[in-house]
Amino acid sequence: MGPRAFREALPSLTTFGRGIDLRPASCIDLGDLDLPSTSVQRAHQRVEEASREIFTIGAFPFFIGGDNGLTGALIRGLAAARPGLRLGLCVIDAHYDVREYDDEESLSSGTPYRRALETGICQGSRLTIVGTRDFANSAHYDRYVRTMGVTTVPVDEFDRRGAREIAAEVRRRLEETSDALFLSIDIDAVTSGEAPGSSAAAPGGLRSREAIAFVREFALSPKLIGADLSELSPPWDVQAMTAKLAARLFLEILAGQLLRSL
Ligand SMILES: [Mn+2]
Repeated sequence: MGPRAFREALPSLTTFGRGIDLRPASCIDLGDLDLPSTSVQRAHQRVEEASREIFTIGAFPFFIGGDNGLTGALIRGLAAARPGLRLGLCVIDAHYDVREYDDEESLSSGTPYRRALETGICQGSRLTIVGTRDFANSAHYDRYVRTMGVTTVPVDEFDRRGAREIAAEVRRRLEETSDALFLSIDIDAVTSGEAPGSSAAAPGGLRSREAIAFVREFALSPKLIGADLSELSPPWDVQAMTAKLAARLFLEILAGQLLRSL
């Protein structure tokens, strides 16, 4: 339902913004993946294969979910398409998503970065999680991300500094140590009042304007090669506001791609 709501929200936005016309952007909707509902492992494999194909032909993908666990499959596909790539990962999420898991069938929205760190697809020093919240993560997993050298930017950092300044710093640091960057947005990082349409919506998160400004700045990176947005859950949404925010964040990434090539 997430991808459908995203597509339906797109026409509510125009192609013009801040002196940029998005119309020259070449963009193709590849449709939905037909995922088996009975096997997490096979669903992840299907997503991984699709991701590998897209990164192999050198296209810039924007994936829409769905379960944040699929982000793990997306970056595995990326790693398979680009062996030896030093991948920098910028994650916007209220949660660390580094839970332990038993096997391929128990991968969930809480595990994608655990898996990425354990398999070496991404090193902790090249993973930054932005918008994390107090009382939304456990001490156990907080110790884990610190041990792995992951950088976290708690949501209250946005009270002290502007979103663009924070994004520029995260971007600079990841660009210095990475060959390529991937931006992963879990929409639950945005506060529930402005993004109720996610399974883990809660107050005290990023404002939508902060998320937009952050993505606007980060998407200017010449090293950015793809992005995804997950946890969009239309049954929880109100007046499609979360789907519209997802559409807006997509346009910001598209704009960043166009602006950097000017
Ligand atoms: Mn998440």
